[in-house]
Amino acid sequence: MNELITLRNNIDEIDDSILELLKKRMEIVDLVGQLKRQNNTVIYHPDREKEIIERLGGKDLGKLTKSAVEAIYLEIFGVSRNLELPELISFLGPEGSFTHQAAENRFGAIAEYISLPNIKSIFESIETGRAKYGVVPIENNQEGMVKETMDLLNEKNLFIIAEIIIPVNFCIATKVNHFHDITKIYSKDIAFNQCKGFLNDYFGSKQVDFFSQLESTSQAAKLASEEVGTAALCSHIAAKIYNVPILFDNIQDNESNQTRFYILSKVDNLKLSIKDKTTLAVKLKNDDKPGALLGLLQDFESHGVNLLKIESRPFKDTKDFKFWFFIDIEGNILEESIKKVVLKRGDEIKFLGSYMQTI
Ligand code: PRE
Repeated sequence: MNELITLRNNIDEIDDSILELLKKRMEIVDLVGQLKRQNNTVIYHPDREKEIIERLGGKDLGKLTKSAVEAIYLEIFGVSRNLELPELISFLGPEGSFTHQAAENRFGAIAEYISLPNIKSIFESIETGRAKYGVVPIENNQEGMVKETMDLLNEKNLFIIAEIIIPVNFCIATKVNHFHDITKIYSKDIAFNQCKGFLNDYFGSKQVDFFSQLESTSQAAKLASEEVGTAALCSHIAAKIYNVPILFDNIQDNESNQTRFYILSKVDNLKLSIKDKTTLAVKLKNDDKPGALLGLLQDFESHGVNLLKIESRPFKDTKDFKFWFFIDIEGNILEESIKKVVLKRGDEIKFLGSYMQTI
């Protein structure tokens, strides 16, 4: 027992030192905030945050891992940004959705969030200045692209300033201690579909009404917190929000299931980083002639620009079956090669953002 007291005393001393250092850090952050507010420049700099994490992650970390350092520092950055200027972040709800998880992973638990019901309302919240940044899904590596996000980016005048990739992990959250005692599992259709293997192994003998389908996995977590004996098949964040313990974790069939999200802003926040990506919406002018798309691809090729993705989307306001392209290329619009192609193509290209690649 004495040994535990001594160890805890050591921890207390270290915590005092950490606190003193954090106070010092915040003094400096406050000065940075004053400078930024004077010059009217953006508070959030994902490139700088990444640089700090990379620098620290490259050091001898002892018992820490790089992802532990990252988690700690993302919270520190959240506190810093809140001190510099509290900014509201909108995300595709409901609370406890994977978009909420992506937003919290990037902006930290302390940031102020607003959950909105659809992707369009996220765009509008930023346009009207109600939110400074918005988080929307853009792609799931099993299901493909989110069409509504691509179309709204083409329609509206917002910029992508960062991307976040998170694994789609499902868990069984319940207040029950043993899985034999679970009387019902709540969840959403997609979640049930993506965890078929686990559900079959553990609950294969149950009647169909044992699995109850709801609008969202957050609603499932809420019910599991209220109704004795029930469980939710949901995200970690939903279990956390509704205070329901996790009984089984990472139960999805496919381990490589990942979703990509965009952080949107009214300003383009341009900055070169180690490895950037640029997203464009392209409407080809001579698309009734052979080789229109080839011409664009050749422009990229002759300027040494690598194409990462190309998706076609229909123009919805015309009766014919014309389409435009949603394109990702490697590099930043600040680089000469990309600037040249964009200038050459004029109003055929709409710039949607240059941001750090997360792969
Ligand atoms: C800081 C905070 C927010 C930014 O997103 C990046 C870094 C930090 O805490 O280190 C400081 C800061 O505002 C800055 O360096 O620009």
